[in-house]
Amino acid sequence: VQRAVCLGEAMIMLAAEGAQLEDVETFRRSVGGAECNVAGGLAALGVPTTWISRLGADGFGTHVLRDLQARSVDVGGVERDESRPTGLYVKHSLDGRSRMHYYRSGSAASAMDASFLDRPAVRERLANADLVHTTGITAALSPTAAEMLDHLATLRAKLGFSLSVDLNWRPALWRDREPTALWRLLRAADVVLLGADEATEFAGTDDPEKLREMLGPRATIVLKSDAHVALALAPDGGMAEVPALTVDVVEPVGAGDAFAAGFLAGTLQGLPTEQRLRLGHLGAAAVLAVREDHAVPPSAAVRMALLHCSDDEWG
Ligand code: KDG
Repeated sequence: VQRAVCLGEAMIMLAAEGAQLEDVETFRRSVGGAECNVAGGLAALGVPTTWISRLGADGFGTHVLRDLQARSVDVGGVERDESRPTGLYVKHSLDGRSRMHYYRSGSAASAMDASFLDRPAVRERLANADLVHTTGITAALSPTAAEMLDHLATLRAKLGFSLSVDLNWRPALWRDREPTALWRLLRAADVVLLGADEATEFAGTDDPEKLREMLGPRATIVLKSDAHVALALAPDGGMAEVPALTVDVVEPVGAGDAFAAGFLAGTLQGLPTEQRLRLGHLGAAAVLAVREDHAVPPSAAVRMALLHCSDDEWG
């Protein structure tokens, strides 16, 4: 059985819609954070998954732990911080658009540093992993978190896991720094996931061949385009493309994480590339249909039927 580790911050999400933010009186609480969304998605697809991070020694941190445990994610490598809080974000939706407001600077997770990966509970889990997934958000958390990712890239060869990175370009988190650490991380990865829009914003192009030149020869590049097609470009030049399912979108945040979970679960389970992309779309469709940033993917029976149907029946 292939095992996964996801490394990055989880936060309490407070969601509201309808009124201007200054007028909102009640918020719906749930749990978010890109890597923890991917961890939950992988576990739901049957991959033994660990989520590694730091949380405040506060009630919010305890809620995040309980929530992930209930979703069968191993949290034994999580460290609690007595002096720094669990991060929060507000997802405010109005007129069909969602805005994120982050309350995470100085959070427990932002204090992760290179030595965090050398703690026995963390190192043991990394050594047992076949795949480690993280995102550009973790690189943006703080200079020490970026150093941790440089260390992770060196552990990749030493401990023998593949490294998966979702670009997750969040300009709001990069205001004070150039994203050089993020470029280093992407170039060290075996799988790079990114959306066409964010690729254009971050790298100036969404052309897969140009991205290949910028990222180097190692990674399988998984690009999700505006036309809702996902393609995977392998290091040997092989390319697969799969259109998304048609969905009535309720709220899109988190769909990219569910896509990543599906693609990576398919990879760890040895599926052919087109089925990996299909599994990505199946997970994303479930999240697009809810207000939360994560959702339970379709049942195993539905997944099997949709993974094996013809191209005409798909979608
Ligand atoms: O990918 C979904 C994330 O955007 C959300 O869960 C919150 O991690 C988050 C972020 O930094 O935006």
